[in-house]
Amino acid sequence: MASQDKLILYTNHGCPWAHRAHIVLEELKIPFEEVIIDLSVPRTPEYLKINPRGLVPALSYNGEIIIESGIVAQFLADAYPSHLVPASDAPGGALRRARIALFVDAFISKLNGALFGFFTAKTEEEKQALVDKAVAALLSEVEPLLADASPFFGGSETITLAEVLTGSFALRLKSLTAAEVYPKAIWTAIEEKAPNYVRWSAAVVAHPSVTSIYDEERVVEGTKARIAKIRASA
Ligand SMILES: N[C@@H](CCC(=O)N[C@@H](CS)C(=O)NCC(=O)O)C(=O)O
Repeated sequence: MASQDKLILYTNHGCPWAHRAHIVLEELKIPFEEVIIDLSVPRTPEYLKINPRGLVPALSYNGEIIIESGIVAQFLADAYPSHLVPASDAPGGALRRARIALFVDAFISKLNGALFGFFTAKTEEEKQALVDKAVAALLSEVEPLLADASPFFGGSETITLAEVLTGSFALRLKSLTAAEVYPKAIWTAIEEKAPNYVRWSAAVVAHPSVTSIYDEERVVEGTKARIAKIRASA
């Protein structure tokens, strides 16, 4: 793709979905303009024309709008070929893309799906059930897919599209269990039972492209506030 491409990323640095776009742009060193969308107020009519769903991220690529973080990240990885992911017609490319897609699916739908439950869980019983569910999901769905991580997905020495799409959530799992926003028991169980995840996560959460926009304190405080608000109104 041409170096004169004009990219505008509509984003908010507190959003783990928008964070995916930042990781890929940072890793590929693609210049882009950033427009921060204030999520604490209703979206402006101008922004709703860009993304009728009202969500971040959205990407303007030479005037073409692309929405949904997974699609934005995949588009950028495809538009600017790199170490992140092979083309589907490269040798072994289709298979590797399928492997990455399954890992991302397992991480987001199984593990994150359980973690999101903490936003509404009220009783200790509910929280314990979610700890068990999150740990079970990680052990059965995610851990086996990291057996050959070295340190990144599928034996890669450099980050891949798998880390682009899950890194923001790996950061939050580490930070939010350490700060006891999510029960610490989750991380204790991971350390005891999931050596592949522990190794992979250590490399991911230290990677400069993954951490570039991450403000841990803000995410921890912001998540605490959101959980308190949701539980109070439930
Ligand atoms: N499926 C969307 C989810 C994006 C999303 O939920 N973004 C949140 C911020 S993390 C948002 O824009 N929320 C609008 C709001 O809070 O009003 C994606 O992957 O892009």
